[in-house]
Amino acid sequence: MTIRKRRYAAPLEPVAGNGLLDRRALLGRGIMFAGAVSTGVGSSRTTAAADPLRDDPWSLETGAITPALQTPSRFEKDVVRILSNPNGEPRTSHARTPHHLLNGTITPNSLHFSINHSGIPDIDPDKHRLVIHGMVKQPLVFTVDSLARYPMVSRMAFVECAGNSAGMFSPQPLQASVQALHGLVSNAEWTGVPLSTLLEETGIDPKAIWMIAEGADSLALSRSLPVKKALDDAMVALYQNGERIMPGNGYPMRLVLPGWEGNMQVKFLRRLKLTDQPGMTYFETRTYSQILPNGKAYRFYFVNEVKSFITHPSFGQALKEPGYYEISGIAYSGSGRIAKVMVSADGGKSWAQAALQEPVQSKAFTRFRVPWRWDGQPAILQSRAWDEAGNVQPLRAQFVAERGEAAKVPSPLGFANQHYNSLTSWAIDSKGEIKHVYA
Ligand SMILES: Nc1nc2c(c(=O)[nH]1)N[C@H]1C(S)=C(S)[C@@H](COP(=O)(O)O)O[C@H]1N2
Ligand SMILES: [Mo]
Repeated sequence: MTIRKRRYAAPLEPVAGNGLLDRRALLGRGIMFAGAVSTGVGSSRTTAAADPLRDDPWSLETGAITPALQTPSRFEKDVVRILSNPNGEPRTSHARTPHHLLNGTITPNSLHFSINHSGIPDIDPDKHRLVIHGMVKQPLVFTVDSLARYPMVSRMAFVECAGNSAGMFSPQPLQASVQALHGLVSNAEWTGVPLSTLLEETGIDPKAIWMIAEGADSLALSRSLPVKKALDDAMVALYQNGERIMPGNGYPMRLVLPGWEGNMQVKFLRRLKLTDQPGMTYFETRTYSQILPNGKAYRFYFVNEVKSFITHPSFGQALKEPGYYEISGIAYSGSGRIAKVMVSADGGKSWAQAALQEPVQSKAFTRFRVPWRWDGQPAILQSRAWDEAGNVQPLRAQFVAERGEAAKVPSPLGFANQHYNSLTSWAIDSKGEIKHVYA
């Protein structure tokens, strides 16, 4: 049991370059970090004896009335989404999740990212209808209430826009936060009716191998979906993290297609038409068909491949002093569970295995963590994830060779920058400032 011995004898011994520590030091042994959190010099921590507790104003009077619907502390007012179209001009609007200000794996509903191509419709749930028709034995119409009477399931799933991380195709690293770069992915517990249950009831013509899903927003966003996925793990969701789906995320019902490109997960879902061929709709033929360096394009690109990025520390969060820090981030794969995440503090020369937050769920966020002692010298932090299907995040050189960079990709439409899943590197200088670099 050499591992055990080492864990007790020297838990804070580095296991990789630039001070990465053994993840096993995180296993309920926080006491070991007591002296390690700060170096003492210029420390932000003071001892209890030096600074006795005094009563602040809020400790001297009765607090506020408990509200019916609670919102975060006023001190958290900066924890908000970044908007791409705050004035509501007639074009797509994005709202990006502040990953650097969140922890764990669940994205609160108020901070779930959102993309709306023609605004958020104000849908009266009593008047909303979902129709399943086309090549079925028995077309059916569902109301929100009639759907809610079917047996429901809940599952964690991330939703990611294919255009998430598009800035990573830039030939020069953009100096932007993890929110600006990777904020178009979020993770929630979705509850609803398996699509397979509804299709069992309508019956399917064996020649129907596609269905076209359509939303009730004014542009009637529509995407084609293979029946195979519909019968696998697709869901018509009614709830998001326990409450009804947010208006911007598809109220009163949306398609959830775990692991697949966000754009296919049609919100405000009102129609599923079974067909024997894909609809070749606007979004699947134009916007979301990745153009490759050789000028060809992927025809259908459904799965969001294995990916990870470090959220803490990340761009914009300077380190105040040398000492102990936790490196943590998010990993996920559209092909199943995360199997392993490796973290480097020396730009990929050496790697330490990260601890994964349990339970590790399929096609959902997995939080990873590594203890780290920063010695005040320059460091480059990276994470790299593997999934249970054996896929690994490609290194940047390989990714760029296969998929191109923005300037080199022939993209008259300007929509070539989809499905980035290579690494993200944060460079820390001796002052503790963090920059985005390509390493
Ligand atoms: N009806 C409808 N469905 C839609 C959209 C839309 O604009 N209208 N946006 C799509 C896009 S591009 C993405 S990435 C996801 C985003 O889901 P979210 O807004 O719940 O995060 O919804 C998809 N479904
Ligand atoms: Mo998207």
